[in-house]
Amino acid sequence: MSDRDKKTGVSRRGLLGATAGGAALLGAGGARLAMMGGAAAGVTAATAGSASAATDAVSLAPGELDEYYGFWSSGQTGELRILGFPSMRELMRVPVFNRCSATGWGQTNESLAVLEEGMLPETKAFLAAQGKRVHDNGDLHHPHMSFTDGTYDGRYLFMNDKANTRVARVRCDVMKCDKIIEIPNAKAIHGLRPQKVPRTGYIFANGEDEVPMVNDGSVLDEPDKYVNFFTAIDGDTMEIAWQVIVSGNLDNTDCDYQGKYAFSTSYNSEMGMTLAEMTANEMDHVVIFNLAEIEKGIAAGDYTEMNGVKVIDGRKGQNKKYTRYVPIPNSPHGINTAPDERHVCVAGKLSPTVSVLDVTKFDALFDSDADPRSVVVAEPELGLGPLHTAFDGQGNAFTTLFLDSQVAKWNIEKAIRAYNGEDVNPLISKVDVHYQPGHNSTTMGETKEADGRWLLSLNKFSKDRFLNVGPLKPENEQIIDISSDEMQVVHDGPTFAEPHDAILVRRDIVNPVNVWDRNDPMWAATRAQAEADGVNIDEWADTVIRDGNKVRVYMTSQAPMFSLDKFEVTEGDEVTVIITNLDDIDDLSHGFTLNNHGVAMELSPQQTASVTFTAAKPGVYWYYCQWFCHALHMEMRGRMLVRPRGT
Ligand code: RUQ
Ligand code: CUA
Repeated sequence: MSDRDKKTGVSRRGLLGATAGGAALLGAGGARLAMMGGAAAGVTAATAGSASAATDAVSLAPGELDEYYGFWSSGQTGELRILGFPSMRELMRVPVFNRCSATGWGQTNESLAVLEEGMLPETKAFLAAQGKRVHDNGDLHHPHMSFTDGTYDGRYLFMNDKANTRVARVRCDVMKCDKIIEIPNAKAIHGLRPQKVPRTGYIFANGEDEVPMVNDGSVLDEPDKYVNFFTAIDGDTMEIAWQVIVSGNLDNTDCDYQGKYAFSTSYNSEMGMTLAEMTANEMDHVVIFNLAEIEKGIAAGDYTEMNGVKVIDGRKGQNKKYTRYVPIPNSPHGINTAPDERHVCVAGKLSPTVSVLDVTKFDALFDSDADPRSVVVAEPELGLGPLHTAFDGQGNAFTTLFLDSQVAKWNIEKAIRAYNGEDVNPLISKVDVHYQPGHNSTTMGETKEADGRWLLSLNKFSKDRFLNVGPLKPENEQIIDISSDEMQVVHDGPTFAEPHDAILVRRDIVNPVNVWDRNDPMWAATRAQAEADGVNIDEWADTVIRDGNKVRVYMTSQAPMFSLDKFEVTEGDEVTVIITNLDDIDDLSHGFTLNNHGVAMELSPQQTASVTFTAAKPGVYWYYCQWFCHALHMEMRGRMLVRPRGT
């Protein structure tokens, strides 16, 4: 053991103690969990010993390209991040639910249109009452790529916002967000997955927080009036297809490789409001959604219209053809479909088990009144706090153990045999991770093309792994070599708040452009305005249009200059600056920043962007290009004169 490993051993116990103490407060479930100790292990954990060969494999020489794109959530930062994998070099940040100082996301008219378009009227009114147009925050947990035939197709990425109940889409051709919708009825969208087969198709989105069916402020402590919503969104139009009312808080979701079923873990089947109430039962459940039956029900009019959405009642004991509730121990969290296209692994969280469901048994469950537990074909005991499972495509699964700070490698087929009474141990090995892992991800692991090369463990705590940066610590993401049964941690990667989840996509699948298409829909509204103003934004433009107190300033950028080195407006004017970057060379981005006005935007090759503000302060203000673009970049600037009103 190296010094570091000795140190981690001690730290891990300390942290486990603290967490288990908390778990004991949870009553019976927690006590059972605390009593489990490390006994479930049954095998000794591998440690990160000398791993220089494997470490070499994850570090690339200067100029070498990664084999995988990693698409990372950023949790409460609200953006999407793109990393090269396995080097873990951060390549790009794509603003989605956050505001971005560099690109002007949340400030340019084009981004405001995306942020506002799918907002519910009540939210618009609420924000207006705060003097705002858009939310400033988001909580992005789960980025997933669109599928065709069970594997990634490189079209879109979809992601949730738990904080403000939204779902967003990022176009993979330009890596920009083009759609954000707020989900009505549901509250706190958490689990999210795209349909795998035949294609995406639906985006399945879980509402985590239950709310009174009529949430008008008249109901607080009447649990039977609270419901939860499962939402299916059309990934092509980003419109809501339908919702299903369910019992219990929905956590994570996934779907099958037949295009027939989606399924969600659910904690708080008790529908409790307090910690004690929420954890009273030893069993919660997985809800299985029968897609064809739901579509039939919608077509047959068996729905209630709520806030413009067709809503099916799939609560426990209601319309049994739409949903089934499979009892699962205990507050299950992660749910992951294996690349064998058959098995679904449900992590028990407060139970040391992972429940394996067999999707080929789901038809019978809906056709007859079979015991819902008949779809459970294995339930191996792996260790404390199982949260998420990833796969190698060779029949093995990797489950994060939050409380044990370990990843367990186990074999699905052996787990099934053990469940059937055979004397086999499905557990293959364990490895210490640092510390408290949540999600994990294998290369191509959530597709039928899982290649079993690398495992990424997204750990919630880094503690002593990096230089101390104060009370707020980074998370620690580790790469584990899974090419042999003895797993080896080969890389630590600190990240800022708080990547929940990541997907690792083969690089040949993702093919973004270098230069924008001049006819991109992103600025269609801006183009229409320019046409109305008689300005051609595809060519050199230096036109100022006055329209009452509205002023539209059309410019172009071409290294190292703006087409206008000055323009004049009057105090109180509503000024819109519209700029097209005429440069069409790879990597020749400009920007527009207006001093002391809080105005900035990105202008990548052939992009048009615009920003609107009120000229409220008489004087001369310099604007400048904020992307270093040329030897004369510093000189790429100009002046806005704001004349006092009445002069
Ligand atoms: S959840 S750490 Cu928001 Cu993805 Cu499991
Ligand atoms: Cu253009 Cu700097």
